Amino acid sequence: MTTARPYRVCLCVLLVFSGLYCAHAGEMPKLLQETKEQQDQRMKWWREAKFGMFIHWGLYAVPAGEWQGKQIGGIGEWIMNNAHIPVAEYEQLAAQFNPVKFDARQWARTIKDAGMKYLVITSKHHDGFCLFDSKLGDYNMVKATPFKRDVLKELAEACKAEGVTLCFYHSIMDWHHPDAQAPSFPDYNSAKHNPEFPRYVEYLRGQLKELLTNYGHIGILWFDGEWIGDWTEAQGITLYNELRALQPDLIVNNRIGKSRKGMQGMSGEKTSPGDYGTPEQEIPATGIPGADWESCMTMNDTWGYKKNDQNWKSAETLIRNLVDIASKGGNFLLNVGPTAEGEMPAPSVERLAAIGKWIKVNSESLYAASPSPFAKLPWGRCTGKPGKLFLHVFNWPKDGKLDVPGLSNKVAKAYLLAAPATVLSVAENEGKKTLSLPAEAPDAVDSVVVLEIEGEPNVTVPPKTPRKAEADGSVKLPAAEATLHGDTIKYEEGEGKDAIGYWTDPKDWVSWDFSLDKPGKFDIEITFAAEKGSGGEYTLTCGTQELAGQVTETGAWTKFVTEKPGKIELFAAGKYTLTVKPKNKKGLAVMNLRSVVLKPAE
Ligand code: FHN
Repeated sequence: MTTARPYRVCLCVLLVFSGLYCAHAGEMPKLLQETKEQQDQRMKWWREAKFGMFIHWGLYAVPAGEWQGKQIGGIGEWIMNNAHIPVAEYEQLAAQFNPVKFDARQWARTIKDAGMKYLVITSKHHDGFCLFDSKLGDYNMVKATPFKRDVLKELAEACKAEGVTLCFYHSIMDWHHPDAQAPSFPDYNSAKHNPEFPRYVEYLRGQLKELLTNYGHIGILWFDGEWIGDWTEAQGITLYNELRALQPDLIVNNRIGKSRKGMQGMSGEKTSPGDYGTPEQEIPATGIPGADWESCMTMNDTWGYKKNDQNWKSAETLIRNLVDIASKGGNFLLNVGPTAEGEMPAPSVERLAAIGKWIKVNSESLYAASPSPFAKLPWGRCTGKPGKLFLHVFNWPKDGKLDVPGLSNKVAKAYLLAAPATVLSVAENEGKKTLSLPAEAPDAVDSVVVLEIEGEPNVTVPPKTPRKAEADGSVKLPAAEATLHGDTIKYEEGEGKDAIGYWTDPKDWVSWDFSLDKPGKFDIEITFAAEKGSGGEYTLTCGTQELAGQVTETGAWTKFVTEKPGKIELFAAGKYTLTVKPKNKKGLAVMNLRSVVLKPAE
């Protein structure tokens, strides 16, 4: 099926109106501005929603990660690029795409029952195939497949009926369109420029206009693939302004522009297009203070369906990620990759049901909740509402005593959110509140304790008491007590981690403060894990001492080994700071660091 002709015929009409994209080449157009009140009003539903579903669905679900009998590496929706499939060959998948089990109302109900308030679905991913009935070409669900139905139209009706806000993911990068990246074959993701790109932009604008005109109220346009060489910040600004004119309340993510820095502060002039930041497959260690942001993540390792990807995150991890993100002021966009038959994979549905069950009991601590006033809580997280703090206890204390450090507000009442009649006693001592908890945690994953307080939360960060040496003279420095320096590393506690992970940036580093009551020589023992192909060199410093170390792969991020990079001598009693700084990184990340121990040398 060659589809170039329909693109061109329609585009001649569009070109007449396309001056604004070409007339002022080189000038930066003026970005639409709004008052803080207008922005707050427009973002309100989204900020309160906290949790949405991402759906990556398209022709890539047909091969499902396999091509010509071979497993293709990488994320499923990239198979056209990763398997170097020519356009004419990939197009033939459309004739096989017949999702007879697709049931929009069932999807919308699953989304709602999971506690998700919005759905972002791929109207078009990088492969250029459209899930909707576009008049600008026939490479879509209605004209090119035996299914012949506009699934976005059906989802628009179903989402409206279930009270789920419908949103679209739309890729700027397009591997099928002759005026975009198709000619770059076999590397569709190359930085090559297409001289006809301005004509593709008109096609892009036209389809976005269809999406914002024919499917009712749309909550978000979620752009992606903006990194291509032909797309510019100026085009992003122009498009942002145009889309907001079409639906003034529309929210647009930061990937419409080039800098992905569109995590605008809550006030002040916007400089780049986009209303919120989009960290992907990670939770920023301290959130993104002063900005709206949303972490998007997969449930396994792929966005588009791959039949052999069974590496599913547990419901515990997903619930704790949701709470961690909310406690840092962000939204969680959790992905489902439906099959070519139109079904959500059973492992996804099971996890969504578990998340929904937790939210059903604890929704007051999630929706419209504000971020934590605490820097870090060793046992869990915190969210808040006026007059209330919600303590999310992941690790239920065995002795029944829960310390809340640094909170100076008076606690009028404390109780379990799951059982409000269970009132808890609160003792004050040494600048912290200690709650007495029942022996059994109401929820093994996250039990919420409510503190009713007077006034705004007033938390003083207690000075870090440096670690002291153990009775045997050793000094144990655990990941949970490290000071993290950098934007990406973070302490991960679930799934057997208990380590500092996401060490994808070798400029990030960690430190511990500790005190010695006598000098001495110490063997250093460092415990880390690194998946195949990852690792790097690091420098460990303490006092005047410096050691060089090497992280060799251990085979998995949770397969920890302890190595001894050498000895150090600390010549006096007193306070010390030990640092671990990478010199370089191999592969995905430097390491997952569990601990450093100073063992008195024999
Ligand atoms: O290349 C895409 C990828 O396929 C997927 O859509 C993710 C989801 O955010 N975004 C891009 C990678 O950053």
